[in-house]
Amino acid sequence: MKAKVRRKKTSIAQVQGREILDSRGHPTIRTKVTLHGGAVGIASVPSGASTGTHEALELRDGDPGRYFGKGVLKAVANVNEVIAPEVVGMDALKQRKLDDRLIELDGTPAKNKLGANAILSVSMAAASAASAALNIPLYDHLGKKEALILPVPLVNILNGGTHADNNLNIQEFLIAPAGSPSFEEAIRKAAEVFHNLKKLLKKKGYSTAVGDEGGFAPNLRADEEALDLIMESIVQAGYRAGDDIFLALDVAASELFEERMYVFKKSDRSRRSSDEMIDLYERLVRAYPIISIEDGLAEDDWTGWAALTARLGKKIQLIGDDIFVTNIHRLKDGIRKGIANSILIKLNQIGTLTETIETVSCAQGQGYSTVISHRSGETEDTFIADLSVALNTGQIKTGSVSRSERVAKYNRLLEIEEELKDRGSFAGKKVFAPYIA
Ligand code: 2PG
Ligand code: MG
Repeated sequence: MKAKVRRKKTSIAQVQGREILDSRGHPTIRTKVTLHGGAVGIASVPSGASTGTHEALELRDGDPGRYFGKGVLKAVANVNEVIAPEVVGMDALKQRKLDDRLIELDGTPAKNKLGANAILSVSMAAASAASAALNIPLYDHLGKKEALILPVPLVNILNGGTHADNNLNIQEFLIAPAGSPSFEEAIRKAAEVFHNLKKLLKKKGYSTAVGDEGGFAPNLRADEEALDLIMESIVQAGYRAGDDIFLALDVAASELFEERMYVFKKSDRSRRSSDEMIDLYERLVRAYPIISIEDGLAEDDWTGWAALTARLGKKIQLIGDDIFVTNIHRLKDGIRKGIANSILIKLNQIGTLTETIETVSCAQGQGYSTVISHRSGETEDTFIADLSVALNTGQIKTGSVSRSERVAKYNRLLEIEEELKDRGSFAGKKVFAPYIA
């Protein structure tokens, strides 16, 4: 008699990766995980432009005959031929075990062998499949029923840096509508400011075309003019800057760093030392209701970062993106050295869901705020919306209120807010409490 193999409904039956396009028209990977019980999870991996050097590896083919070398067929083959046979039969409910297996299969610290894009697509798709099998929303599955907080959106309404073909050196000018009773109201305020900004730009004869993250991307007289225009748009929309809506920046300063100086290469090529950059931020924080600055200094400028934190770390949120790259070891090092007070969280910087969650927990345990983030090259995948609620991070950064790959995440959060009803609450100004008088 043939031995009967008992398969759990939640064990993985099939893993199938494929090449798709991201929002910039570059290839990326999408993976479908099917469980024995029939549940399906699909996940797509995003891709950065201002990537940190310490991020896990994004495996690309390097074949100049396809997509200028950016194809991901090797990563897809790694999913279909290397990972799939190893994880079929594993329980999708046991995320940590699955992720450990993926990490082990690769065997390198930066996931150089299989590619973090290949690995992450399986890690995320398995989580989605598990939630489908349990017939519960992804946020509940990831948050183990403790998912309660709708995040404050950091909405990037003016794009510069490597995300736009204009003369702005600062990569992102964001608004944080924290002074709102709900996520729904917060996103409405953001959209109204966005449309007022459009009107204002038009009136001034500036371009209203958008950049990679859906914010406007005009050529302006200087980076500071962007802040003035945003302030005016907030007033025009009928809101109070510094109360209803706060300002935030992602300078992405690693992109400006050349021979130990910060070069404003998209405008006048003026050069600043770390200290002069900090002087500039102090001035800006005095002049505008800026509550948060991300990557004010470069990924390896640890001395500069320590000085920046010493000078501004009590006044505003200082988010480390390129310096921490969602890596728990780099974060712990930063905490020891008194660097930053907040961390940007991007799944594909580290490559598995479990490692991402561990980094968030570590930051939360140390009093660092956490901001779940998209990448500048995105897809319609809304996983990060659920993740932000699941981990109660209180903040999410997922672009402007235009371009569907950005708006998809906000729309998902609207849906989640409705589902959570009285169980959930909007993070609101509490997330900035340490910095509000
Ligand atoms: C950032 C991100 C997302 P990229 O620097 O925070 O906004 O950009 O994905 O290009 O690294
Ligand atoms: Mg950044």
